Amino acid sequence: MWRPTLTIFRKVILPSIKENATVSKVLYSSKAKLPKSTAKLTLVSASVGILIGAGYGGYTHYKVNVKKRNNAVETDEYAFLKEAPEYKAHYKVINEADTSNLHLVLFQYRTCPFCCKVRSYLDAKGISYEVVEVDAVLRQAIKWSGYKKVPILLAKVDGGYQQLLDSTAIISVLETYLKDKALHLREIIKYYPATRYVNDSGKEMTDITNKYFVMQNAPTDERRKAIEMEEREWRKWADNVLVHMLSPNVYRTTGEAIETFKWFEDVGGWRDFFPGWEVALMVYGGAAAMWVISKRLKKRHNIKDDERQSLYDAANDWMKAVEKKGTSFLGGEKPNLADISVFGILSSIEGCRAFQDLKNNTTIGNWFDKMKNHLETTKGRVIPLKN
Ligand SMILES: N[C@@H](CCC(=O)N[C@@H](CS)C(=O)NCC(=O)O)C(=O)O
Repeated sequence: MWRPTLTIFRKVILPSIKENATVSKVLYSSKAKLPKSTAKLTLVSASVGILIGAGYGGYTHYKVNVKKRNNAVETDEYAFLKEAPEYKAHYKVINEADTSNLHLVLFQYRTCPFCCKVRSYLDAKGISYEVVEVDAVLRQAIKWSGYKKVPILLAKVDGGYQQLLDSTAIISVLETYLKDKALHLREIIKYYPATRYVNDSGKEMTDITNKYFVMQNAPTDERRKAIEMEEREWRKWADNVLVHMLSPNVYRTTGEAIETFKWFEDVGGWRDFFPGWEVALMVYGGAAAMWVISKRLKKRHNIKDDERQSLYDAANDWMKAVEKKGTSFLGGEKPNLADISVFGILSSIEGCRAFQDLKNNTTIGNWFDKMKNHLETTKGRVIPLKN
């Protein structure tokens, strides 16, 4: 396993974190901690953009290019915009029963596992949001941001628009907010400072401190703490184990890689949004690039020669934990954040042959279908928008 020793070359503990000492409202989490120097390999793997990035400009997209933007008045990671950037939403999800008071725009790649994770969360919580499909080649739709990855969630707040990033951090920030809506998102993000560091390969990376922790207003009892810890551990597992299984499986052969990209094209509605040449480049360039890259990722993440077996093993580990509960979900009769994360990540390969094989060879399909049915009951209406 690739285990870099990190040089934390710049800790962007936001200026605001200093204020935390004096923040009058103390938030609790079972064990909020400062960032462990865990290098996260950019998940080249499941990213459409990355593949294109590889075809286009080598590995430049792997880097976290954090540049100053004129309208970013805070840190680049938590850019605060006085005015909304220009964007064209491709569809919106409207839930009349939404009481969150949130106004959100999700900038995404439709089949990016991290974006799927955020959508699953928003849908599970019945939140309304708009979606902007980012083109993986030019990434015009996120040019306004200094952060070069998706998902980016833009939240309308008092006096402007707050950028939120990193799927796991986005979920924890929103979950903290939903627990106490008196808190402002701008206040909550102070508990999730961004840290930049250079990994062993010399790449500049960004991570968000405390991203697996949901803050709350009161200390919790031991039983609750144990439940929260379990939820956190499985969320970490989803990010650090499960997600690495995807690329070696869905790009296993050149044929499967093309099939996968054709599904991305279909489900992402690429033909409706992007010019034909870009779609062709995304499909064939992407498939070729990812087939090559997936072999490297397979080695890096110690995936078995038979990559399907590694995927099945992961699914079996998860199902063992769920089945031990004796309930529909790890979270009980309602999914918790771990259920939502695992579901979101797996839904990103739902149309792939690997997913069908996974369903045929493990019991995860039962849980997955229950999750899907559950989200149908909580999710708002999808309204396509004409551009
Ligand atoms: N840790 C981040 C990872 C986000 C990520 O790696 N996103 C990929 C898409 S799946 C990306 O945008 N890569 C850069 C690119 O496509 O240029 C998260 O959880 O949100």
